[in-house]
Amino acid sequence: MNLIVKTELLKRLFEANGQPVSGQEIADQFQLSRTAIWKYIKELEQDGYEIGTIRKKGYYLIATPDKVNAANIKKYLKATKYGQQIHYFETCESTQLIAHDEAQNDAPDGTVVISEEQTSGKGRMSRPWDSAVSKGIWMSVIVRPSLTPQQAPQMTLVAAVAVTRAIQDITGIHPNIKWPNDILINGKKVVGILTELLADPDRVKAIILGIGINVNQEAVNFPPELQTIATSLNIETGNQVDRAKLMAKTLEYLQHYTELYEKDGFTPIKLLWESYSDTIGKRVRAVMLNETINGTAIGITSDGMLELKLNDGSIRGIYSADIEIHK
Ligand code: BT5
Repeated sequence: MNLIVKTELLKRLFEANGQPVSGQEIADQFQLSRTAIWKYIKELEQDGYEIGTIRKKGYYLIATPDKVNAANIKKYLKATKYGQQIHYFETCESTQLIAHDEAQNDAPDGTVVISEEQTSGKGRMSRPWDSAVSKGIWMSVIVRPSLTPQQAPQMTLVAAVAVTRAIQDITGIHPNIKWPNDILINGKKVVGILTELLADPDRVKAIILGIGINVNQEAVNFPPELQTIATSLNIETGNQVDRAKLMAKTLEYLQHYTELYEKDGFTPIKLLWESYSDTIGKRVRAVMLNETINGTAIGITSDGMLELKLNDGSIRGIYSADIEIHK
């Protein structure tokens, strides 16, 4: 099957907005028979598109499958660079693994790897990330910003601001960011971000931003151990959310804020991040690999460290930790 014909057919069906599209015209354009076009329509139906026929007028689109494939995302995509290349999978172990290979193979800035399901989705320090089939956005974005390796960890905060804004635009909900990589609604985790780096000593070759967004799960879709700590946009709004639309918006903001960071430095990102943060001003416990400290979170530094004021009045900056916020 010729992918160009299939994509063109789908594009026309989308653009016609439910009105019929002439099979004959497309047949003429690609010098194919009408039977050949009919076979493409059957294939689209197998992919989950619902398509109707009106005699002598053509085909019209009734419903699109709830899939985060390239065709569905491109319907909404306004970003000019991010999401231009989309590698879509029905299932995979982890989009991070595929994105690493793609990044090594010179995938361009903004390339996206997205899967309906991950069988070994991962968080930081190889913790598991629960990735239920077609319920969330499980994606890795390969970005190649002009940053030094020291500036790379801040991309986690850039991504957190981008995802938070996208959720806010699409659902009207105001999520909070918990340093460094969690997005919470009503104290429960709705998004996790994993930032991995491909770098030479002095140059970032690529940053692989792994973004997991819980979108349409119901409580029962989470394993028991997550039911009290995780939530989804569906649980919080009572509505199903269009994953393709949210993903397109996320990519738009991700490109926007990455460019802002490259151009104007970390200050504007830091201000936005602090406005969404639920960590600043709170008493927190920071659990690190070798020690645990308690203190009050007073801000983030210009390079993305969280600053804690300890009980003895001293200030400690931390790069990486799990944070527990005292109520
Ligand atoms: C994270 O790690 O939060 C980063 C998660 C990144 C996932 C994306 S999905 C696309 C890409 N491909 C991948 O394989 N990964 C990335 P961390 O801060 O270490 O949090 C992990 C912890 O969150 C787990 O130990 C659980 O307690 C909890 N958790 C697991 N799955 C969850 C889910 N779906 N929703 C909320 N919390 C979850």
